Amino acid sequence: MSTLTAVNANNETNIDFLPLQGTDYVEFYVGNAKQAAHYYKTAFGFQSLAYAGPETGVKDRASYAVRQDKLTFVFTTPLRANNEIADHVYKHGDGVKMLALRVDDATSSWEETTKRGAKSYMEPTRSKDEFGEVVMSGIHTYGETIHLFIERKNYTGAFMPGYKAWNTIYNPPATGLMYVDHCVGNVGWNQMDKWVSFYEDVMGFRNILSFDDKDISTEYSALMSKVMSNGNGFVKFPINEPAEGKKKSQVEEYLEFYDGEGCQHVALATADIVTTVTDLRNRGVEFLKVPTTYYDELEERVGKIDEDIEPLKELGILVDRDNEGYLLQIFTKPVEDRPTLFFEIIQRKGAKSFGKGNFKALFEAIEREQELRGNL
Ligand code: TYF
Ligand code: FE
Repeated sequence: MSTLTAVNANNETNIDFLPLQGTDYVEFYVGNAKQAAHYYKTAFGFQSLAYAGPETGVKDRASYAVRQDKLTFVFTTPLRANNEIADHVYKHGDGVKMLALRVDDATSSWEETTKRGAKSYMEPTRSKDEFGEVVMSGIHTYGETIHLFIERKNYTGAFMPGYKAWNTIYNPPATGLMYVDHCVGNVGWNQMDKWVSFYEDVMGFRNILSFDDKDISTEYSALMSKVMSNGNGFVKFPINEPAEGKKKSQVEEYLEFYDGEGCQHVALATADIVTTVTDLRNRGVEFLKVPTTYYDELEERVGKIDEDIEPLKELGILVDRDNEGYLLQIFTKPVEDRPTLFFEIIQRKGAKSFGKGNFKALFEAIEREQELRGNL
């Protein structure tokens, strides 16, 4: 087992009891996995990877895995009504079920977290096929969301035992998305600190940034947010809770339509946001727009940047700076009919923060959408 170390605030060195290599995959429970996979291929540039279903001996579901660089998404749908996947989709609509984390040792990951109070979802389970072996375990987090721990040994198959390689003629080109930068959870009123403690105590994460309602309340919508990071910074989970504002918080809208806590957005990294967003937009992905006045004050606020302002303005890409550099980011509209999950596209140029300087413009853009939906 690797012994990565982390240094805490008192400068004491601790052994990281849950060393993580990063996000292994994100699994969505959806109403129609065949069509969802097609959408993520067509609109986001993923490639067919693997399939599991009746043809591979799985009777209650169908799952399609797609991949783009280090990003793997899995779309799973129930084949019958009386089934926990069907219940999940009925309650939440399409959404993130599993945030699967790559580990060296799925057994110790499960032992170390459950002995610190995590509720077990899956005991360490070994699966094998002709391509090797994968060990998997899992724990519950906020809402009905699960963290799986995936230990891949030297597995050489397409995805995992239980899946077969999925080869298709239709493989639209990639859009430059590379990996998961962070995944944000929306939790209930006054629940943020409980989940901050969960990530600290149960998973050994640290709170690296906090935003209170004063940082990020606009005229109406208000929320608070704390960013949790694992020791090596490869896995970052901001946690949002609603705050009292003049009108309904965007987090409240989410909680109402998701019917509970869940993943609000997944941020996907690119090394060339202008090219990626141009491509995504041409493929039909819809983004939030900020007023063009945002760009009048941009250079004053963030200083000189490598990019021309004009394409950023044309696409609606936001820019923010911190001590270490700057970042560019943009947010899609919700990717399902319920105002729940959306994606962020992010390019980091040194900055390790989350775009606090954009919160006002961003949240006002979200509120305009809330207003159109009659949910403000
Ligand atoms: O992940 C973040 O913190 C940023 C900003 O509802 C953000 O992407 C925070 C809350 C939110 C939308 C974006
Ligand atoms: Fe984000």
